Amino acid sequence: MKQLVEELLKGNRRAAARLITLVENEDRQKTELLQAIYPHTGNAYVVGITGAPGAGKSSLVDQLLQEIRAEGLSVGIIAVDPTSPFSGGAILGDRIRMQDHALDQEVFIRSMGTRGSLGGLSRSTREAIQVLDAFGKDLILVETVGVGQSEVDIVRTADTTIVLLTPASGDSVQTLKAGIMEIADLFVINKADLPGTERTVAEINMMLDMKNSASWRPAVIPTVSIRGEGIEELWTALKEHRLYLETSGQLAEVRLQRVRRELTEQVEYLVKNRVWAEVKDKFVLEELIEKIARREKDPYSSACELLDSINFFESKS
Ligand SMILES: Nc1nc2c(ncn2[C@@H]2O[C@H](COP(=O)(O)OP(=O)(O)OP(=O)(O)O)[C@@H](O)[C@H]2O)c(=O)[nH]1
Ligand SMILES: [Mg+2]
Repeated sequence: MKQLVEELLKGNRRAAARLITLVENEDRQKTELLQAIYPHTGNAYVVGITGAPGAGKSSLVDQLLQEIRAEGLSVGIIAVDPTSPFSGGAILGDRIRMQDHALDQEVFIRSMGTRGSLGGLSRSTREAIQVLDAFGKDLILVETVGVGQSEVDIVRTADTTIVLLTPASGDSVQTLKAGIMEIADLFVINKADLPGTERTVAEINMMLDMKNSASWRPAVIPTVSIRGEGIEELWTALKEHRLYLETSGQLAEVRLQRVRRELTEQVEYLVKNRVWAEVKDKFVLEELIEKIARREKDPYSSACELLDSINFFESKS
């Protein structure tokens, strides 16, 4: 196990892939692994890209890779699809041409689906990011299919979040979930070769006008990712946002919040696991549930009784 982490730090790709699989599968040694990795993290810059299925996220990432590699930065790519059961080495979907980069040693690509993500997809994504961070990747791109709350959770791990829309979904701006609008640092209108692009750009700008004037106003960038148009502009905007976060002190602030959340989550995770493991041993849960359903007991005192049964409150007195 220690050897695996050492291999990772040395830049062994297979070690990276294996470690991600281990954390995904909630391996028993997972916590130990993440502990060993943690001191080597904190150097990567994380960019989240979210958008509807088929909006062109992978095509965009593929194009962006060329800009990033041209500057000599190493890249980790995690493609997260909450609708797919598949995880593993290959990128999700076959449409993607990222395979061109597969031989590039400085590019590491990994897809994640729901199977194997026993601890929850956003949690495994966060942990995979840590692995790639320790692996030494300068930049980590997380591509998420925007289908629900999960992508909001996933992109909360990103330093910069790109929300990708297409003009084709003419009503997309109205139907966008509030949460998604809030997390966007940059908007990309991909498939700008299709009609309706100008209207979509205008609608988003109008929406941004109405929003309270935050100190960062997201740029709205039309792209045609299959032809590489607008990619340079996007890469410039990304770097601007990063610079903004760094110089305003917000990056440090946001990362502190993230650590706060992670610590809280980890405590809750441990408590929950421990409590349920013990309660299940000592209590006939189903019987209790039926009693509550028959109104012979109530859920409030029953919860306390459950915790009492494992002496949960004892340390307090
Ligand atoms: N016309 C046009 N088609 C595009 C553009 N970008 C991507 N596409 C096409 O849109 C389809 C989906 O592209 P992907 O890059 O796989 O989209 P995605 O968002 O990664 O898709 P999922 O990962 O399945 O959600 C492909 O057929 C692309 O060729 C574009 O700028 N213009
Ligand atoms: Mg994709």
